[in-house]
Amino acid sequence: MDIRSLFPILDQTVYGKPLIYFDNAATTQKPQSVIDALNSYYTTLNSNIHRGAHYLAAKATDCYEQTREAVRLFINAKHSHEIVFTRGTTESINLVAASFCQRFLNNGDEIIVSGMEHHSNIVPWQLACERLGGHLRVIPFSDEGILDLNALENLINAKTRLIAVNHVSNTLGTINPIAEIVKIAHSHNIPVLVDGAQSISHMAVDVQSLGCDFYCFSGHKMYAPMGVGVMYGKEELLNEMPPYQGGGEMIKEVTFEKTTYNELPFKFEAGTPSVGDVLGLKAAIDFMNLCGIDNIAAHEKMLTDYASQQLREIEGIRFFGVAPHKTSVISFLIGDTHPYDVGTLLDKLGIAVRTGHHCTQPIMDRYKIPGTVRASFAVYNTREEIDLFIQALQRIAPMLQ
Ligand code: C6P
Repeated sequence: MDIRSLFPILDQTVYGKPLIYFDNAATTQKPQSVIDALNSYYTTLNSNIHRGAHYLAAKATDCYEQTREAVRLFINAKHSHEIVFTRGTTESINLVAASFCQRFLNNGDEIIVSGMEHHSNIVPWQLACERLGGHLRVIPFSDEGILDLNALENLINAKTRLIAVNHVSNTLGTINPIAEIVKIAHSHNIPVLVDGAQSISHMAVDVQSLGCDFYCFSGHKMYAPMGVGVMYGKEELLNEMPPYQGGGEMIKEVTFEKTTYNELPFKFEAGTPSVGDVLGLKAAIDFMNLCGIDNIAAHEKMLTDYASQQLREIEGIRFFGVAPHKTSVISFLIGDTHPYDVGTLLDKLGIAVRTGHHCTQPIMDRYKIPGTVRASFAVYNTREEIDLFIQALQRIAPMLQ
């Protein structure tokens, strides 16, 4: 299968050069089938769901609920009502931080996060702690980018209410040992939230075998449209948690005296959702299933190993994140050059990378650097693109040192 040809956006030139898109950790491009699903929704199906008695509303509702089931299968959740649609990882984590903490966090209690979290898995917990009188504790990591699980054991105490960690770091690429973290946490009866933004398109995710209590991810990082994401949560916990937002769909009965809430998952889906984007997510899951997640992972590993080996030849290269278990994210600096300068010159050669702190300022503080250049690969990238990237860096490096 010629996967690349399924992505129309890749077939273009920028500044007269063929586009090389290595910013996949920020967002992936969309295959034609996903674009077609959106188009088809708005040309044949658009209507509000779960409330209309007419043909279009019933059909759109069916498709929406079929996507929920497709997500359930994709991450092997036990029940489809454990799948809540959100706008993305950020909203999913905010939902849990607001609702879980409202129910379970008391004055003086603690939430543990890791030192390699995206701001989306730090700030929502800080907001909840500020509101309810809690404190944030932080798991440190080594120079290679590996979490210190002994330190985690020492951080846990009677006041710990939840542990929130990413499955994969968007800056370091480290794959964190979630099953092990869950085992430690559960031995103290502490639930675990996993930020899956950077894992969901790179490896098979089985929430039951990981054992985690919450798993959050964004559609747009897995070939789906922007504007849709998922919050998976275990039924028992979701049932105990209060609604996150109030509005239509999340209620059973409303009176001015008292409102009762809908059952899962609708209790957490207030208002009209982004139905077209949800249907696009179904097309993206179909695309990933067609490729096969193991084939995707093997292709990306080949690209990452190849690029790392070539990059080592560049004088002054410094890598950030060299854990043995990594996804297809490579963060680096060339000597003391500013990442932004490298990124700008690469851009002029048609190569899109991300530069800066990648919404992980604590990681930059840890290494005492202003930011990194980050190349991140997806299923449609090729070795030929990596060759051009290396040639470009070889031209750029002497200009900047
Ligand atoms: N990281 C990156 O370039 P949203 O924006 O809600 O889809 O995802 C937020 C998010 C949460 N956790 C992790 C680990 C992430 O990587 C991201 C998004 C992008 O690295 C944009 S900053």
